[in-house]
Amino acid sequence: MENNRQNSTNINWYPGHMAKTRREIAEKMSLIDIVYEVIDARMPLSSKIVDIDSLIKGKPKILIVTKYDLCDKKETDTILEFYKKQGYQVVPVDLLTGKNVSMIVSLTKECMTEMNLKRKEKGMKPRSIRALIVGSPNVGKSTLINRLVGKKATVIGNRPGVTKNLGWIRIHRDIELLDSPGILWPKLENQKQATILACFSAIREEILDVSVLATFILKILMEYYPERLLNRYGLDTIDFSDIEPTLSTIAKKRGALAKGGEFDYDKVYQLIVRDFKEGMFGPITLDRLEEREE
Ligand SMILES: Nc1nc2c(ncn2[C@@H]2O[C@H](COP(=O)(O)OP(=O)(O)O)[C@@H](O)[C@H]2O)c(=O)[nH]1
Ligand SMILES: [Mg+2]
Repeated sequence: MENNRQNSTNINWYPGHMAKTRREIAEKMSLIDIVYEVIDARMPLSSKIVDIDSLIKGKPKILIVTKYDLCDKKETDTILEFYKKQGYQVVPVDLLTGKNVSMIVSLTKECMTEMNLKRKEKGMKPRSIRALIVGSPNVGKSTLINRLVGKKATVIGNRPGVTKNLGWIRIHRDIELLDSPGILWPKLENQKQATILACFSAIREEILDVSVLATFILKILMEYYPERLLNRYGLDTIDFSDIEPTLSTIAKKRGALAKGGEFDYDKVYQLIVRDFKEGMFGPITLDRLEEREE
């Protein structure tokens, strides 16, 4: 996909297999009663699959917000309130500790009760409820499966009459989960959203130059969290038209200066990106509701 390497104006990055995964998810929907839609708390707008409803066709869904431990709760909560007002059932989780995961189970059981009432009205027997996890790359889908599965899981295997080779796992007495999540790519609306996704490894970061990514990180930190730049790098202003003094300050502060006071631009850029990905700037949220509503 070399031709997808992007410049500052081209964000039409679209993995070739995306149409195929969309089709596969659409096909599975007839077997699914509830969708667990996963987004990343540090980018609750950018990581959301905006057109998911066209795919899941009115099925009940729960919006699961992973990495809540890593986000700026004030900013993220504002966005989660916005989703709740739209009618979403929202569950923020920390998948490293498992905090709040049980809420997913109780909401699913409520949904199952409703489902089985409807079945009863039609003269059908009650049955287990079946769930599918859907979300962007790297938001925590696999970790969520492991959390939900825990030790109590049993592999159910294929259902008679279902030709497709699907694996179901029982995550609760009455809840079955499809063992492989649906991976979807968020629609890229603008350069900023694409860059935010790259910052959190939700789209291939190679499509952006490390200098572009690192400069974006400096810019957004200066705008939203200037005190963190001061703390970590000793920076109180940045002249983006002449970045060299800034890079030099960072290199010095982080011990990346070579003998003679020289430094390698690319190494400093990489260091910034690595610091960011390792959470060195503290809890962070890069989406802002105001920008979306503009
Ligand atoms: N701190 C923290 N890390 C998480 C959380 N959920 C997932 N991760 C980490 O995020 C990374 C990607 O998770 P993974 O489940 O592989 O994402 P997937 O690509 O959607 O399947 C892994 O390093 C996880 O440990 C969370 O709630 N908190
Ligand atoms: Mg995974």
